[in-house]
Amino acid sequence: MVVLSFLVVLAVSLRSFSSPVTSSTTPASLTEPNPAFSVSVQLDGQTFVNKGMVGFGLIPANFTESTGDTFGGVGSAIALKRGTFRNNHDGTFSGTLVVQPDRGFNIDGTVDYQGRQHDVDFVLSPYYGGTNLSFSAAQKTLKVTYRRTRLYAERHNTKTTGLDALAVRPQSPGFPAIPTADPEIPIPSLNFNHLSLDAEGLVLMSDGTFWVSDEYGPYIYRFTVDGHLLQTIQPPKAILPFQNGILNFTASVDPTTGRASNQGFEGLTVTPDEKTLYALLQSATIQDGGSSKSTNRFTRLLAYNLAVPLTSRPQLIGEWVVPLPVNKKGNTLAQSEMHFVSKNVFLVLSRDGDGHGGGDDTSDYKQADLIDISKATDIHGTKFDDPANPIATNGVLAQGIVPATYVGFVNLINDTQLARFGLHNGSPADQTLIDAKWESLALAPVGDAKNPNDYFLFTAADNDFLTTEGKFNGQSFNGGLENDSQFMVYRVTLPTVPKGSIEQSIGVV
Ligand SMILES: *[C@@H]1O[C@H](CO)[C@@H](O)[C@H](O)[C@H]1NC(C)=O
Ligand SMILES: *[C@@H]1O[C@H](CO)[C@@H](O)[C@H](O)[C@H]1NC(C)=O
Ligand SMILES: *[C@@H]1O[C@H](CO)[C@@H](O)[C@H](O)[C@H]1NC(C)=O
Ligand SMILES: *[C@@H]1O[C@H](CO)[C@@H](O)[C@H](O)[C@H]1NC(C)=O
Ligand SMILES: CC(=O)N[C@H]1CO[C@H](CO)[C@@H](O)[C@@H]1O
Repeated sequence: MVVLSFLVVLAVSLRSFSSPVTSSTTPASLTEPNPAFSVSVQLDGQTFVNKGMVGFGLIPANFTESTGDTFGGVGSAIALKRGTFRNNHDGTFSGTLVVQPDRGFNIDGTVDYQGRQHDVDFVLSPYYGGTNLSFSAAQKTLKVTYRRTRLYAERHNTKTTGLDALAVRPQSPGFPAIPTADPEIPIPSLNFNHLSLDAEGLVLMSDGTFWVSDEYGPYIYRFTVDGHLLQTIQPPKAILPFQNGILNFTASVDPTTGRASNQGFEGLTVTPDEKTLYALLQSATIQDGGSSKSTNRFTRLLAYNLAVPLTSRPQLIGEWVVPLPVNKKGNTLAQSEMHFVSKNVFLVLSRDGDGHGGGDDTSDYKQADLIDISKATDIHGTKFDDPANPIATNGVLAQGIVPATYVGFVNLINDTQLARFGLHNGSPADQTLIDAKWESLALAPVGDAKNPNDYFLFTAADNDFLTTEGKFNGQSFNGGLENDSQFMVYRVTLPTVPKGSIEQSIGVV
């Protein structure tokens, strides 16, 4: 069951407005959240508060990055570049977001798009007012500026590709079987043995290396600071895609067991001490009901121990079942990202695919929700590692498995909040329509002594490279519409976060 308990918090600040030591010239109403916007939920006796939207920005759909390619959707993942987040103590905050697109413009089939990430500088001027801003004024609340691009490569400096993983590079000493593009795809090299990557999650480590989770494997790869493959994590057999017992990583057909096609590790996050890496599957595996939206809500969360030498493989140390929310029609709202909050507690972004660039203009659900695994059953190392033993046949959870607690939290399509930033949900499908595919989460401290557990929650959308003026590998393409890459920032209270842990995770002291 999805537990949704909303309660309006009427917490009125008790601070004195006549205090002679208050030197601020800005009206209090503009520097603090409006209590009327607060919506709170309970999780394990703790009150989490959504204080409303505070920032909006965009990168135009037709923007071209330094390689000459269309910038594209960045929302597949975002992360704060370590050490860049700053409170400017003038009401603004600045920093750099590392943003990661997925596999390029792929409406007419997959393309040879090299995996990459971009640095995007931002200046956040939180807007707390109740007046509806115009769409152009709203864009001043989060100014985003593209800086540079970092490309991904594997051994021998070979580029990764976005092409469908129709082939398998056999396992070799130190490497598992690798999803690769098919040699028969008509491109110059006949033996196109390039690693196929559909990047989704991104975790930046303090030593400069970074982890990327993908949809083909679904694998988790670690790259060096300059984008060279260092380590590969292959998931357990229950998640690997097998077609009648034969490993096949293609995204074009569903396997008979393992992750459904295009439903890989969308969620990736690490603990602030960098000892545990968590990966969350977008929706259920095929054997767990993954072949239909009406049965695929029981997905799996994995934990890996990273506290091992670089030469050995991170070990799977935990696995739990996460019950995704379900819409009115009984269809699963798959998740697109997760973020560590505190021990056993995570944010999970679940949503439909409607909105700008989506199937329908009206979205019913896009939320950054909360999960708690403290009471959930750890199934790793049990019979459920074998695809022959589903955790949820036809979507009915097996007896004896306690899933994670799932609580609705930040509604990203709240009409009141969208209107404050000149945005809307539902028709007309113009530039102010909220994007369909929000797929990323990042947290940064507000630094408010009165509200020490307040954080900015950043999210960005994947626009699927939808522009009428697209550029890729020196060629033009027309995606049929202009869908900007939108960014939003919310302010939230996360009471369980230990003091200094978010600061530690983004390298800010
Ligand atoms: C939308 O947000 C407002 C606060 O801005 C809140 O009062 C309202 O209940 C929210 N509506 C929904 C449907 O979440
Ligand atoms: C993008 O589109 C805008 C508005 O149509 C136009 O002014 C701008 O020149 C275009 N930019 C690029 C890089 O094509
Ligand atoms: C903001 O816009 C919404 C949606 O159009 C409208 O319902 C609301 O009354 C407006 N609020 C203000 C304060 O103008
Ligand atoms: C994987 O399946 C696809 C689609 O059925 C097929 O075209 C491809 O050849 C298969 N690859 C392997 C390695 O069996
Ligand atoms: C800015 C812009 O051109 N927006 C377009 C986005 O796509 C819709 C269709 O979904 C167009 O109607 C908008 O004009």
